Amino acid sequence: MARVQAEPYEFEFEPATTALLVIDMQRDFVDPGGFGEALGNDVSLLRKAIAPTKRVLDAARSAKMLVIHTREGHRPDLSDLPPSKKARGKLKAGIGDPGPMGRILVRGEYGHDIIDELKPLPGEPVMDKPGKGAFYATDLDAMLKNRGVQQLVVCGVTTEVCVNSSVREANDRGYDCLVLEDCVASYFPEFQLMALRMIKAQGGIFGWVSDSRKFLAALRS
Ligand code: C5J
Repeated sequence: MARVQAEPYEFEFEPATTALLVIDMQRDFVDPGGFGEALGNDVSLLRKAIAPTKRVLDAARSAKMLVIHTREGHRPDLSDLPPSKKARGKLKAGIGDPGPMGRILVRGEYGHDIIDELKPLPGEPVMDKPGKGAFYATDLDAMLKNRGVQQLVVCGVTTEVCVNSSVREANDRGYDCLVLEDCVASYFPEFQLMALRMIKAQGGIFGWVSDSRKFLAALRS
């Protein structure tokens, strides 16, 4: 049993029954010149999470933990894109439209794919999700249950949107989630802070919060 110093209290996990979930580290959110930046966001805030996430990814792979990557996006015919999501924001170039890195958040497009630094290895499941939460309209729950996974270590973007949605969904399904604060990121520093506080508040109402250094130390010990 490994033990990570965390808030609100120590997180105990068995690597064999724990998966690393890397959420939406896609070019369109994280890379300069993508959709996120075109919307006026400072992607350097998200890019800070890349190096610590890579260290966690490498360690999880060495520990033979299950690694699952997610990507937010839609079918090329947009049949899984709710009209409300398409309309939201009244954007000049929104989901499905031509963007700086191909059609925005459309599967198969360059911008939709995971950044080179965190490329999935062959055999690592990549979960395409049409929503913010990783469990909505995906087979993630079945995949975790089939492999006996009970706990999740969570990295990715953005902290208050897809990370928070996925952690809440996981919590309701009975998974313990450990969120690594330097491996998740937001375009908005105040949301980063509050989204993490919401997870660990009230005795860990949605889960635990720690950081990559403490997680790596626990995995080594
Ligand atoms: C957003 C995400 N922010 N992956 N997606 O739209 O958090």
